[in-house]
Amino acid sequence: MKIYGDLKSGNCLKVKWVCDALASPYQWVAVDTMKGDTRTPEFLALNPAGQVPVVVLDDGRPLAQSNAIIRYLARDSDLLPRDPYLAARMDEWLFWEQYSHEPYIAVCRYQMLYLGKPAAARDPAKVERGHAALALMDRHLADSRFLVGPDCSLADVALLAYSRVAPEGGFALDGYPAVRRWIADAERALGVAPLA
Ligand SMILES: N[C@@H](CCC(=O)N[C@@H](CS)C(=O)NCC(=O)O)C(=O)O
Repeated sequence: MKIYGDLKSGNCLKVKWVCDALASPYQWVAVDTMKGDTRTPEFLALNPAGQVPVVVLDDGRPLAQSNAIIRYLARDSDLLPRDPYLAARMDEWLFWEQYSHEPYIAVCRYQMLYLGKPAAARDPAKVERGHAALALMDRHLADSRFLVGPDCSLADVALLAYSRVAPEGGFALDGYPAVRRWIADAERALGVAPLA
């Protein structure tokens, strides 16, 4: 399998982390989104949305959207709860991540890390929604080791991606002790090296 991705992108790291945790072999194809690599005809044939991550399965079929990819790759693993209700609770977090977390925290991080803008240039509405997302997670994680009960699941993979690097988007994690505790636990469970 090939993974087309950018190692600075949380969405792409989700896919790498799942493959590494499951010891699934892959070839990493580095894509530079800032240099137009996602706008070539070859890339658009894989994903018309022009975004990474994309995987190309061994039989040649492509698949995009980070959370769809990790759900497919982890389908027979303990990262996906076998109980249908718990799997649906996991899906709640996956959808929430894409609509209520990533658009604020990842986008602010993009502006600072990729575009070199100062924290003060961030859209205040995005900052407010990003903090609301972290606060919601902190309340939930105060009573729960992982996002869906006692075991690490894809919900933790998806939310770890941009929560651990939230400070790079100007979101200090000092006020979110349960999130900080959970980041360490999720990194350990997934075999992800903590940030220096
Ligand atoms: N919802 C998508 C978002 C993917 C996405 O935003 N990818 C960014 C990198 S993190 C990208 O490829 N940006 C380049 C572009 O949009 O041209 C997912 O979860 O995979």
